[in-house]
Parts: sequence; C-alpha cells; structure tokens
Amino acid sequence: MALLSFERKYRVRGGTLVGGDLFDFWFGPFYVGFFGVVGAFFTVLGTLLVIYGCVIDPHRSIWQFNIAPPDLKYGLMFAPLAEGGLWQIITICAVGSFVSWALREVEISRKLGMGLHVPFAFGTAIFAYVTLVVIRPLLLGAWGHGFPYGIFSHLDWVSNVGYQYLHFHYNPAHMIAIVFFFTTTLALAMHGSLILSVTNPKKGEPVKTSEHENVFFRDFVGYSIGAIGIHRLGLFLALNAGIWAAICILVSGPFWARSWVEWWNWWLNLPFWR
Ligand code: UQ1
Repeated sequence: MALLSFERKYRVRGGTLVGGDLFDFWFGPFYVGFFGVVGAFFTVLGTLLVIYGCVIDPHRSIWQFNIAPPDLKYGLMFAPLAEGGLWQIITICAVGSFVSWALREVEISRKLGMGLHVPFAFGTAIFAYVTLVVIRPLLLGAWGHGFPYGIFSHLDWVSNVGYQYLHFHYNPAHMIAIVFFFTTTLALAMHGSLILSVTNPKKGEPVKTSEHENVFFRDFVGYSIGAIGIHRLGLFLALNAGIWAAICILVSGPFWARSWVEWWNWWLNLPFWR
C-alpha cells in the first residue's frame, strides 16, 4: 500500500498509552499499537466463536441461529460452554475488541495532537452495549438478562423485554432517546444536503462558500448555527441518543420493575387535581 504524501508527515512516534515504542508501528495504512494487537486478538477470537456458535446451532439458517446467554439459574457465575458459556466468552471478546478500538483511537488522536472527541463519541456506543450485556445483568443479578446474539433472537428479546414493561414507548428515557435519534438524522440530513448543495452549483458556476450556507438558513428559518456549530450540535445529538438509549434500558428492571404506563401515575397523583 503506497503512502499518501501527507501521511509520512503525520506518522509520528509517541502518544502511546501502553507499550511505549514496542507496538508503535504501522501495518500498511493502519496504525497498530498495543491496542491494535489486543483488539485484533479479541476480534478474531470473538468472530471465530460466533462462527462456531452458528455451526453447532441446529437451525442451519443465518436468520435463525442463536447464541443465548446462560439460564437465570447460573446467576453471575460462569456457565458451561454449551449453556451460555459461549455467549459469556463472546461478550468478553466483544467488550475487549470495542474498548481496544476506542483506545487505539485515543493513541492516534494523541499522536496527531487532536482532541479526544472521536473516541469519546465511540465510547457512548460502547456504553450502550455494555449497559445491555454487563451493567444491567450485574444489577439484576444474572448474565441471563443480557440479550442473545442472533438476528431474529435479539429482535425477539427486544420485543419480549418491551412487553415485560407493558408498553416500552411510555418509558420517558426511551422517549428522549428516540427524539435524539430522529433529531440526529434530521441534523445530518440538513448538514449533508447543505454541503452537497453548495459544492454542486449550476454548470459553469463557482463552488459556493460558507457565506451561502449561512444565508440559506437565515433566509429559511431566521437562524444559522454556523460551520462549527452544526458539528457541535451533531455530536451533542448523537451522544445523547446513545446515552439516553443506555439509560432507558438501565432503569428498566433495576430502578422500575412495573409497567411504564403506570409510571406516569405521578402526573395523575399531583396534588392540584385532588
Ligand atoms: C447551519 O446553520 C450551518 O451553518 C452554516 C451549517 O453548516 C454548514 C449546517 O450544516 C446546517 C444544517 C445549518 C442549519 C442548522 C440549524 C440548527 C438552523
């Protein structure tokens, strides 16, 4: 793989968190580092175990295979391989892989003297996953509360856990998460379309600049958030989508074990209408 001209300038030594100079090298275009090695290990092992789980599954269908967590009776213990132990090892590999990927982002950011916004953003996605398969099961006292690894099976899990709280859409944190997910797509659609529109003028006309971007939105809605502002807003919206998604499932069970419809009784019970 050929080195792009500017890459040589930015292939600087240092910035590593672990291992000093030992793993401070590139493999083709990819920075490796300690977390590249550890991450590759967990990714390969985890992927092979998922493939193994599919092969031993009787369903023989990519849609129907299922790698389930242990039965609730195993609590927070290690379970036999064929009874959820596979799920437990795969979960360890997944968390090891995701966290290594984030820390490799940290090392690259440090090398380049950048902020840590990218690993921080990825961290919220990891937080949402870890909430589902580690934090919530820990709080509920059994790994069996994690979600199963399989296409249909994880969908069934989401549906079943939703109905366990009668109507999950009444979960206020779930409502907030959805609003952030939708607003994130709105913001990215507005931003992506705006940038493409200014960079694709009529034939023969020069590419437009930020002046046009600002004027479009001032004409349209009386306000322009600005070139950096839209990226701050986008990051804020996306981080909140992941954070509230994690919160909405974290509170379901450990902090509220009844119907989410019933939760709203606090409103009916306000003293004003008594
Ligand atoms: C915006 O105001 C802006 O600044 C010029 C952008 O940057 C290029 C944008 O991408 C968008 C979408 C907007 C409009 C956003 C709001 C919140 C009015």
